[in-house]
Amino acid sequence: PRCLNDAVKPYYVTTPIFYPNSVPHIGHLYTVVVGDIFARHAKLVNPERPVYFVNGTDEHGLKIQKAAKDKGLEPLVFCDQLNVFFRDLVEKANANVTTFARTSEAKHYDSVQHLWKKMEEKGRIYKGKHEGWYSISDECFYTSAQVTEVKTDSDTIYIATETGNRVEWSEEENYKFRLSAFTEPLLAHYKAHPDSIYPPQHYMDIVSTLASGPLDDLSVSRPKSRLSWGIPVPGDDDHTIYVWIDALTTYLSASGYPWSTEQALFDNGWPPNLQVIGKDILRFHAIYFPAMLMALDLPLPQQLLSHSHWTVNQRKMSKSIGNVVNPIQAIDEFGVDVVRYYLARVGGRFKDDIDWSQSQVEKHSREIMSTLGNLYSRISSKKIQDRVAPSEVNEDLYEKHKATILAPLLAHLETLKSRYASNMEKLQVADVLDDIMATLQEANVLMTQTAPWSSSTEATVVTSVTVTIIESLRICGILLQPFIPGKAEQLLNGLSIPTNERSLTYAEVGKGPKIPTIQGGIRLFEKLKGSQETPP
Ligand code: ME8
Repeated sequence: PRCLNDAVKPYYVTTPIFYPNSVPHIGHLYTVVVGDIFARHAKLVNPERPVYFVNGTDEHGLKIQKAAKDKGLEPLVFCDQLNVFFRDLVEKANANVTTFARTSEAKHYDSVQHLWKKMEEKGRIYKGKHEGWYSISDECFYTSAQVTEVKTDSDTIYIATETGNRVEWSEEENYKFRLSAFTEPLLAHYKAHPDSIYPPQHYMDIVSTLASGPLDDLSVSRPKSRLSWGIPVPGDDDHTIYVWIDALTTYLSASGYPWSTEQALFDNGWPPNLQVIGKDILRFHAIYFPAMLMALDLPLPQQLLSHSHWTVNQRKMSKSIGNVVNPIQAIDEFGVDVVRYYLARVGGRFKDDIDWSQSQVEKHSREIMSTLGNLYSRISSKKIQDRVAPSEVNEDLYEKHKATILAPLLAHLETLKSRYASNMEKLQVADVLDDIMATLQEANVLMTQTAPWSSSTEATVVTSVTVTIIESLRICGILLQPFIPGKAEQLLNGLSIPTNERSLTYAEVGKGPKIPTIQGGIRLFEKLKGSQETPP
């Protein structure tokens, strides 16, 4: 059997599990697409390596309990209804999710109770009085310092300063988790792993939080009289486990926790290689979850990618505010790959919030059409293909062309794979796409400069140019698979690339067919309604 120290363990990537309190929006699609890019990238690097990609719905807690009540439904019935929209999103996004987890599942219930009992056995949980401001919308407590008083005409209300959501005062007997004990171990962990949170700003925020003194212990249960929709505390039915403890445990339960052996832990891919989250839930993933794992002596996730938010008129797109863009509508209008491309190219820097704009999607749609779609249709046109005689490549002349007309394109192409690999390693998704697009643009320039369709272009030049452009399409097609899987497949099929020659290994000049064949008449992108097609 494989042991923990040798072979590469399965690749495990997670996204948050979403609250099904309303239908999904672009922000959810974005997170799923980012997760899928890395899941597909892992397969591209090593097609033999198992890849686990977990997504799902976070169904317990006050927020859902309240949303269901408002609709006059039982919470589970309510979740069953909304759940469908999240599953549908994953499917429409063409995301290779391997487990769609629901916290209302029996398997998850057992995992959470097991985890609780283990923490209790290890003396990490105690009963105590808790007072603080609770936000149902954020599902967490705030201290008085984190709350702002707001006077309205008729009333005085309190809101969480960070999120602007309503809070209410509560004093209760709760179970508490000794989070304070993990302040130092967490700090030491982060100091030893500077790449464990990306982008670096978020890493620094977490380190400075930890360095500023011991964390408060965390309230991890609510009285059942307040919260009935959740998993009961083992041995104490009067208390319900706090929804975030429940939700975070999904990453474990979806990976088979509790494992019977160390080998089973490894085979299931634990720990996650990458956890994709929005910056709104950084603290839960960078502090609470690793502390829980430390309390259980389990290995910690390797990397957190904490991305920025999509906004509408500079306000965070949010189910609670209702200022949302419907992702299904966007997919139906532009096609899934164009939307994926836009989200990754514009959202692939992860640092700054981005305002969703229809005209920007259109602009990017035109960009990929004119750069990739047009290149394909031009090079596969009958006019050019009739003039190409790849079997008659004149080696001497080809060498000469490589050093002259082909040189700028080859310069991009020869190092593209290594730049791709290093940018992906650094989670620099936008840079990967910039680079691939720049290469394809260079190929378009070569095409325009040498005009291989024209009878005045020398036949040997036509052949050299065509062979090199097809090579560019092949390599870019391989590298685009994680981003636009549908179009990349269509492209590679059009180039007759065997399916077992589409991994990263083949993304190198000369690793393709000696004599390329390209099918004509393939239209990679439908033109947008009302837009002009760029003439060949
Ligand atoms: O927080 N821009 O669920 P949630 C970008 N159930 N991403 C966004 C976004 C936006 N405007 N809005 C939401 C929860 N997201 C918990 C998570 S995990 C154990 C439990 C994405 O439905 C982003 O990934 O509020 C964010 O972190 C997540 O959806 C929050 O989804």
